[in-house]
Amino acid sequence: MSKVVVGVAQLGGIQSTDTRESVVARLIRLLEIAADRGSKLVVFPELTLTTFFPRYWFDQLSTVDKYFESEMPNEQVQPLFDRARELKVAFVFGYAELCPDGRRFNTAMAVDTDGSIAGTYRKIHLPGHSDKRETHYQHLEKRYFSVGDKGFPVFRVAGLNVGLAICNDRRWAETYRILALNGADIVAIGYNTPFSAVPGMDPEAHRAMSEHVLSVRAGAYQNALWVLAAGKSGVEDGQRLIGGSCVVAATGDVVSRAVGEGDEVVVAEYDSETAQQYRQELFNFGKHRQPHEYSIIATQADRSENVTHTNGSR
Ligand code: CDT
Repeated sequence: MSKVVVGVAQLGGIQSTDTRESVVARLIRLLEIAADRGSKLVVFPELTLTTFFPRYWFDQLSTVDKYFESEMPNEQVQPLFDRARELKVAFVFGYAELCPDGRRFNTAMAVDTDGSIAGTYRKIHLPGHSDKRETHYQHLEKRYFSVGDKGFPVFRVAGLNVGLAICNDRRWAETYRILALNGADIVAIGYNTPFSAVPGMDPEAHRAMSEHVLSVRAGAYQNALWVLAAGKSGVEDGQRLIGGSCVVAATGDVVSRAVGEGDEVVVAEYDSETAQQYRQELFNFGKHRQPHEYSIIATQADRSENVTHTNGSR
């Protein structure tokens, strides 16, 4: 049995004019609040260090390099690593990663309580588009990032099995199931979700929040694991992002949730027993899963004409 206090650190908007140093100072403050409340693990949002730059079109790809980190920890981020090590708090945070070979990824890193890097995840479900749209805010992740190449990894930090996912990944059932099969007890997710998220869709205002909460609750429940979801929120460069950063138990219940749209820490006591009943009975994967019937999931991306009609034709 393990009981550990865990936290999510929601960030109010980060403006294009904000420096890395000023953002890192905010992160350290949130880390200290979480540590003060007993947290051993803190999750920060996707692209924690900068504004969500994929909302902008840049003609030259090299222009976006200023939003990317070519090493980690670098000089600006080192104070966060140092403070976390002093406080003995593990953390997960997102950043734009520029590799020596020029590839760019939307990345999350897990850092253990001693300041050592446990590993990274590179976002697999990249939403949005790669072409230029005539709208003020766009969603150009497919232009600025490559699809992640590290699978869905689970790292041991703060004595916990923590799987990593990033933003849009939380809407896909495959993410949680693979992380669960990889041994995750907790899934750490950072996100940046605008109220009007999908170009071409104009949902009612409440839907972005409702879909976010639905996704993390369903992922937690159906896989008997906890979800720590940390978002950026409030107005960022004029675009409003949803908050709703939360801790979700393996029952699918939201046990703790941010109430505001600014910098805010939410903590809860993770209890491994919450998952045990589900893992022994209803969601006992070993007893009940039938992987031989699931091959289509790994071999087919889209809907196809697989419906068998009553006359036997397809
Ligand atoms: N950052 C990110 O993945 N955001 C998406 C919304 C945009 S969809 C074009 C999300 O799933 O929240």
